[in-house]
Amino acid sequence: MRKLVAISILLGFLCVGCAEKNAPKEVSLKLDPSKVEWFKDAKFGMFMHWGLYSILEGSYNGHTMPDTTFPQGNTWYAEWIKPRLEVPDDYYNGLINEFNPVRYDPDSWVREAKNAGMKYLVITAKHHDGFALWDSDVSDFDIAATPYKKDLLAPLVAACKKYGLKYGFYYSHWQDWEDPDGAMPYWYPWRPDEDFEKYWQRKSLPQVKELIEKFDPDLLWFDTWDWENHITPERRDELIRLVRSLSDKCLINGRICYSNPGDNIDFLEMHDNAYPKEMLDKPWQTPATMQNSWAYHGNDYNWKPANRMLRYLVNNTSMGGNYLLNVGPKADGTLPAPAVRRLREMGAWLDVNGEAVFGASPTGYKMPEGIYTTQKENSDGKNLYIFLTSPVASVTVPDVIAGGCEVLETGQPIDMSVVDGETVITLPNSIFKDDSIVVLKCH
Ligand code: JFZ
Repeated sequence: MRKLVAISILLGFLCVGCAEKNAPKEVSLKLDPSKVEWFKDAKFGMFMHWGLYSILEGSYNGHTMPDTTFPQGNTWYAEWIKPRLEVPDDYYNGLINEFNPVRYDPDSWVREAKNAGMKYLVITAKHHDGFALWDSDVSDFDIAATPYKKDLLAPLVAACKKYGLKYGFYYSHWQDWEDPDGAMPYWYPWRPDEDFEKYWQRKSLPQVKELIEKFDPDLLWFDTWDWENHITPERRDELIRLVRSLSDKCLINGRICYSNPGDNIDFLEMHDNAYPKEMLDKPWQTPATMQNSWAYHGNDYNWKPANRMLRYLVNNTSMGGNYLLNVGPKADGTLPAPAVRRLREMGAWLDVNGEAVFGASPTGYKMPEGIYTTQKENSDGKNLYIFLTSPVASVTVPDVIAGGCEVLETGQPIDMSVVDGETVITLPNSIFKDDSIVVLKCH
């Protein structure tokens, strides 16, 4: 006891000025805009949906998603299997005893992302089912309770750091189907707001705090939709304030409150697979699927070709937005072969054409359908890049191109002439050899 008193006195002594330091600081809801620059330059990121649902691969008890024999079964999204195919709570939550990703190799995941040209990675730390991929102090519905036991996020974060990728976490801050007070799908009976407040204070905010303190993410990906009511502007700001008070770099996406994101989020999040045709007044990104489903779905054969996905990437780049392309790992930790082939094909195209994408900005030129432009200042001066997604005989740029144009990949010179302040570029059909996008570099 005497020792304790002595220690307290000593601590009190050492702590002159502590009171001041510990006093709640006024936290600005706005992040320093310079912290968003990396995101604007990055253009291309990897999204990953991985969790207990990955075990089921979109099917349960002889039914495969989408399955309209269930009232709400009309979706491919395999991470939604529990409510959509009415998997009983006990069965679904019991998957925790089966989740054992013994082939998980985060280094190989991040290498695939890096080789694809991706600059950041966002994984579902917790999706709507409530299951945490890390060893959470807040909830026992987490990886520590599986046969695998080991935290999945720390080694992934380490791999991202090793390969120079930024990283972030999807966190389902309102839907939580395991927690008795979490929000449920919209067709379930509405839970009273006091109950949701319990979930909010007991699990949602503390887990966000935990994620930041344990892993120091570069961004947090929150998720709400148009008709969402739980995330009031007050709760939205409470969450933003929490993130800002713990991190001076962590970006926050607009889906923290989709219908009313306010002025303090760092970038807008489009609807799933939605590609705007105009510029927006904030940085933005499109979350996109490779299959129809986000989580790996073993019977979803709707894999998009790499060339189509590159067109989405180029569309977004030319409008100042990013492309967050999803891969759904299998429950054992491996990546599906069709996903890997597509990542490598996109990476091969970006290896020779990435100069026109990464760090580039929109030009503001109005171009015909299927033709996109970006601009960038390089060591070789200011360049204009023109993406041709299908064969055309000529392109008119509403500006004077003083130097010349060439095909970026091969260096083949391309004819052009300046007439009345416009530049007309004449394209030989022979440059369109397959359906890959041809990029011109003009200066
Ligand atoms: C949400 C999640 O529900 C989904 O599982 C996935 O994680 C995706 C990235 O985000 O998806 C949405 C998005 C929009 C609507 C519904 C679910 N919507 O428009 O109703």
